[in-house]
Amino acid sequence: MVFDIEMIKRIYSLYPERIEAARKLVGRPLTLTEKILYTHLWEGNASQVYSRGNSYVDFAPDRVAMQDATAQMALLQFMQAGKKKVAVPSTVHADHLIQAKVGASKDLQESLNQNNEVFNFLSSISNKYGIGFWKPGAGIIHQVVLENYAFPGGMMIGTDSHTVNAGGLGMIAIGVGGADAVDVMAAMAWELKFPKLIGVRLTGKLNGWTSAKDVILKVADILTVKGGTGAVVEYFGEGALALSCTGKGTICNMGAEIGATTSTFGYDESMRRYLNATGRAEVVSAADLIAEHLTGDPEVYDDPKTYFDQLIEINLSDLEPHINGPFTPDNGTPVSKMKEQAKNNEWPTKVEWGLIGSCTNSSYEDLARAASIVKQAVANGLLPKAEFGINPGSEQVRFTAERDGILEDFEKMGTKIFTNACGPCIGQWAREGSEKQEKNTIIHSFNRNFSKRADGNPNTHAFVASPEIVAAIAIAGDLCFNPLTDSLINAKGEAFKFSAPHGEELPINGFSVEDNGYQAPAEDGESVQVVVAPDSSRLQLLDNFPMWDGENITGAKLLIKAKGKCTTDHISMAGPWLKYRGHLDNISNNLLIGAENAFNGKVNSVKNSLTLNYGEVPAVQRAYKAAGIPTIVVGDHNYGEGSSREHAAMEPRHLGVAAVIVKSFARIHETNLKKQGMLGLTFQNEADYDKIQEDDTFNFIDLTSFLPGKALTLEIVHSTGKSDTILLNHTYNSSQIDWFKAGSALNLIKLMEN
Ligand code: MIC
Ligand code: SF4
Repeated sequence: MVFDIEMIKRIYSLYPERIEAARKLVGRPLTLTEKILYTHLWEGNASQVYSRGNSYVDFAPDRVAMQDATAQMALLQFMQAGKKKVAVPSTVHADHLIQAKVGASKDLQESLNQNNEVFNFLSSISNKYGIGFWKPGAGIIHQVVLENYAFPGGMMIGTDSHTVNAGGLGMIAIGVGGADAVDVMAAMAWELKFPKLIGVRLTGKLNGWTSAKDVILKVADILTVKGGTGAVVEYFGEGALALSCTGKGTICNMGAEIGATTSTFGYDESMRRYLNATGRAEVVSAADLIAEHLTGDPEVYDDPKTYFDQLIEINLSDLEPHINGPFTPDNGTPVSKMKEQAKNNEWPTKVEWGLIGSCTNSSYEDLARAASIVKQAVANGLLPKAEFGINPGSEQVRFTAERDGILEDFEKMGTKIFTNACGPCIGQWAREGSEKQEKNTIIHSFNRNFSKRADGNPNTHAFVASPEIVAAIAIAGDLCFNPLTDSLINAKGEAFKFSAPHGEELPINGFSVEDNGYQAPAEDGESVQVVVAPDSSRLQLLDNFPMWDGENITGAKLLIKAKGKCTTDHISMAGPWLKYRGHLDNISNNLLIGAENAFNGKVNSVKNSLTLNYGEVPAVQRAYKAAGIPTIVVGDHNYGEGSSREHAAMEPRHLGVAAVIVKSFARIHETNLKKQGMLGLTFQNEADYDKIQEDDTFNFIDLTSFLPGKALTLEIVHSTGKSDTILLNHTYNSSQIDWFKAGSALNLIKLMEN
C-alpha cells in the first residue's frame, strides 16, 4: 500500500505553476531547496521574494511525524486546540521508550509492561484524531518514514531533530517542537525563517572502506556543531548521484549535528530504486512527470558559488573513513590519525562496546556492509574483543535481514540483537556496570555522543563511525586499529587483514515483512475515548501558562549560569527521564541537572539566594517559584543544541524561569522557548556573559515596549550595590511577541478560537 498517494499527486500537480511563479519573481535559476520551499508557501503561488536568513515565512507542510517521547506533549497540546481530526497526514512512532538489555523479544515485552499506559494513550489519541500509529517494535521513526512516507519534493515537519533524515528522499524535512506540530495539525500555517543555503558539491566516488557516514562526519568536522545554523544544506554533483538513497538519508540525518535546518538531495536514480524497492512505484511514476522540478536547476549546479551562501567541496575518492568524538559529534579524526590523536588526548583506546543502529545507520545496506566484516572475522576464527549490539531500523529491515542470513552472521559472533528502536542511542541501555562510572570507550554508528547520552556514565568516551568501521574496531577492541592497513591475529596465531566491506544497497530478493506494526486510525474517531488518569505519574493534562502581566520583569534572581556545552540533554536529560515525557510537573525535576554551574564547576549545584545554600537546580527553582521570585538562566554558545524536545523549554516555563539569556541559541530550542511564552534572548555584546555574578538581581527596563528588531535593556544589580546595564538582542517577530504576551502560542490559538 502506498500511503497518501492522492496527497502526493496533488502536491505534484501544483508544482509546475508554483515553480513558474517563484522563478518569475526570483528572476534566476533555482536551487532544489528554493523550489520545495516556494511550492509549499501557505499563501499558494509566491507573491514576493523572501530574503534568506531574514524573512519569516508561513509554510504549509504536507505531513507531520512524531515519536513516542515527544508525541505525548505534542498531543496533550493538540487536545487543547479543540479540533476533531488532524489537518494533514500525521503519524506517531513508538520507538524511544524501549530499553535495550538482553535482546529484542524480552526487552520489547518488558517495555510493553512498563509503558503500557503511555502506549495506550498514544494509540487511542492517534485513533481518535486520525493519526497513523506505528506500534512498539515497528521501527525507528525516521527509518519508517523513509520507507513509507517520504517523497521527493515534499515538505514535512516532525517532533524530533532527526526528521531531517527524509532529505535522503529529496524532501525538505524539519525537526520542530510539539507546539509547531500542533499548528500544522490544527490547520494553521507553520512559520520558519527563510533559510540560508549551503551547497555541498560531491565529486568522485566512495570506495573501499569509506561510506556515506564519512561524508557527514567530514562535513561536521568542517562546519562544527553550529556551522549549519539557519541553513539548509543541499548536496549535489556526480558523487551525490552515486550514493544510495539510505546513504543520503544518513548524511541528511546527521545534518542535525551541525545545527542545519535540514539537508536535501535532488531526485535521482537511487531514489527511484529505493521507492520501487519499498513498494512505491506509484510515487516514482508521479515524480517522473515533474522530475525537472525535483532537483536544482542545472545552472545552479554548474555555478554553485553564485547561488549558495556557502560552498563546500568534497572529493569522495580522497575521503578517508572518520571517527568523530568523544563527547561531541564534530570532532573528526581520520582513521589513520587515531593513534596519534588518542595518545595526545589520553582517550582510552580499549573499546568495550560496538553498537550499530539508530535512525542514522540502520538500513539494510548498513547491516549488510557491517555483516560482511563480521563474516570475515567468523570465517577466520577471530573473536570480537568488544561486546556487540545492533538495533535494526525497522521491522521490514529486520525481517529481511533475518531472511537473508545477515542477522545470523552477527549472531555467530555473539551480537545482541536489540529491538527495532532507538535503544542505547537515547540512553535506553541497561549497560551492566555503567553505574561504576569507569573511564571507558565505546564506538557506535549513532549520530550523537554527548556526555552520558548512551549509558549515563560521564566517563564513557563515545565515538561515532560508520557501521563497518564500528564492526572492525569492535572486533579489534582497539580504537586505534586501522582496518585499511593493520592486521589482527586470529585464534591460530595467524595474521589476518580485512578486505573492504561490501553490502547490497537493497535486498536482491526485495524487502519482505510479516507484520510491519502499523495501526490505521478509525475513520470517525468521535467516540474514541482518550484516558488520562488524574493520579498518573506518567501523563498529566496541561494547564494554561499564565499570561504576561504587562509589567517589566524585575527583581529576578539567577538560577544558573551554565558554562560551555549545554545541549537539550543537559537541560532535560533523556534515559531514565523519558518515562515522564507526558507529565510536565514530574519531568521538571530534571531541569538543567546536567548543566555545569560556571561559578563552582559542578553539575546540579546552584546557590539558592533565599537560603544562601547550594542545592539541586530543580529544587532551588521550585523554592524561587514558591516565593514568587522570577529567575533567569544564562548560557554560552549554541545553547539548546541537539534534540527537539520542548520539555527543555516547558520545564523552565512551568517552574517560573522568566528568561534564558545566552551567547547564541540552537534553532529548534529558540523557537520552543518562544512558543512556550518564554523570553529567549542573546547578549548583544558576548562579553557581557562575564558580567553576570552569582548573587545578581536583574531588572528588565523596557519590556513594556517589546518590539521586533529592538534590543531589550537589562539592568544587573550586583551584590556590591554596583550595577551594569546591558543590551539583549532577540529575534521575535510581532506574532511571536503575541505568544509571549498571551503566555504561550497555544494560549493564543485558544484565544483566537473563542
Ligand atoms: C534525540 O536523538 O535526542 C531524540 C531523543 O530523538 C530527540 C527527541 C527527544 O528528545 O525526544 C531529538 O533528536 O529531537
Ligand atoms: Fe532515536 Fe537516536 Fe535517532 Fe534520536 S537520534 S530518533 S534517539 S535513534
